[in-house]
Amino acid sequence: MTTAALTPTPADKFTFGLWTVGWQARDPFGDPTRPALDPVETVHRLAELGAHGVTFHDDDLIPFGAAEPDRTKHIERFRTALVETGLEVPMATTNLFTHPVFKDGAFTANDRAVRRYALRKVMRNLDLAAELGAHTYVFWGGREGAESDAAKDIRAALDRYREGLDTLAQYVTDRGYDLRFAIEPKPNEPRGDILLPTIGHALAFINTLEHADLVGVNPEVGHEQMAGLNFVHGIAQALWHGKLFHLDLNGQRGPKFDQDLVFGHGDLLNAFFLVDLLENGPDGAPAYDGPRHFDYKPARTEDIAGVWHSAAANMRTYLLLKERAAAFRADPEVREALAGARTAELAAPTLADGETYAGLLADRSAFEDFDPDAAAERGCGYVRLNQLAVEHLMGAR
Ligand code: GLT
Ligand code: MN
Ligand code: MN
Repeated sequence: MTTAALTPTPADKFTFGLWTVGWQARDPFGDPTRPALDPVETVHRLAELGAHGVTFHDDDLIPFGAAEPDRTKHIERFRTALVETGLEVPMATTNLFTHPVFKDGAFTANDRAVRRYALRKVMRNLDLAAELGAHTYVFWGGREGAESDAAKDIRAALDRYREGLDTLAQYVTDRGYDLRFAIEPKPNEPRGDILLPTIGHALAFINTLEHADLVGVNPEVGHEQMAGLNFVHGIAQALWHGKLFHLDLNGQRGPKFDQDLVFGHGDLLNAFFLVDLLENGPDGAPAYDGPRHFDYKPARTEDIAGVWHSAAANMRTYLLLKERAAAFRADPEVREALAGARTAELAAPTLADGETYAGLLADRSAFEDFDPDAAAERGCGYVRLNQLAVEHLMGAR
């Protein structure tokens, strides 16, 4: 593969949160290992690395509680850096988890005053997101949950979650903002159990919203894998529902704490099939054309040089996987193996055009004359197919 193809450009739509490279590596057991990063420097460094955009929480850009004149200054410095570099802000979000006021949640805190405060905090940052040209607004409800089953009436909490999102969607609609919402599921951490823990829970919840059309999901690789789920299947279902509004790419090694590793540094084979799914849609065009957003944390062991190295690593890994997935799809042996595995046959409806169950009942070949033992004898050939994928991934083909 050529160096040019592995060099990220804005056309690749790679984006990073300010909080990712800016993570100072404070963890529950230890102090920060790195100094704070100025968002303006982050914008310049990301642009140099070939990123397309940057995303932020209100508090990443403007320290919590900053006075109005300071707030304006922070925004103006950031805006200038965006103009200087051409970096875009495709997504923004709200910090509803750091300040102790949110210790019992934001939209679902038992304390009604906290809920009203949370909605106002979001509305304020929605104005800024729209002003900076964002099209997606993420809702990660990290504190919406509980440690004790006695603490919260979950059905009432879901009522309040829905009320919050419906109110905010109405606000966005009335203001004429070109913004859609994306709910980010996570099973646990920081709460013992978080509401809307998986893609499936979020999709079911979205169906109940007044402005359901404005709301989709922002699934994160590690979050689904923390729940032991297959991220590729989750993303495919989100696409199938037309609800993949955004996504958070990173790496995770099995069901444990949220690792936020570099993309591909966890389950690499699943990452390969994820890139294949996103890039190689059924008609040859990408199945998803939104930002490829990295939500990772540079490991606590790294210095600042390591931070930028890890940022570049996310993009390079994605581009390598994209190239490997294209080679896999173009390989005649893979095509033959796919045909042998009858993967295309799944697209054929089970009933014939216009046929009803009556036709099925009348079709003796479907049952009376069908030989289940003969059908059961045929192998599926999926292991051969998987090995071909592994070999492409390893550069052996
Ligand atoms: C937080 C969380 C992420 C979310 C971010 C959006 S912040 O770091 O761990 O998964 O995407 O609020
Ligand atoms: Mn995470
Ligand atoms: Mn995330």
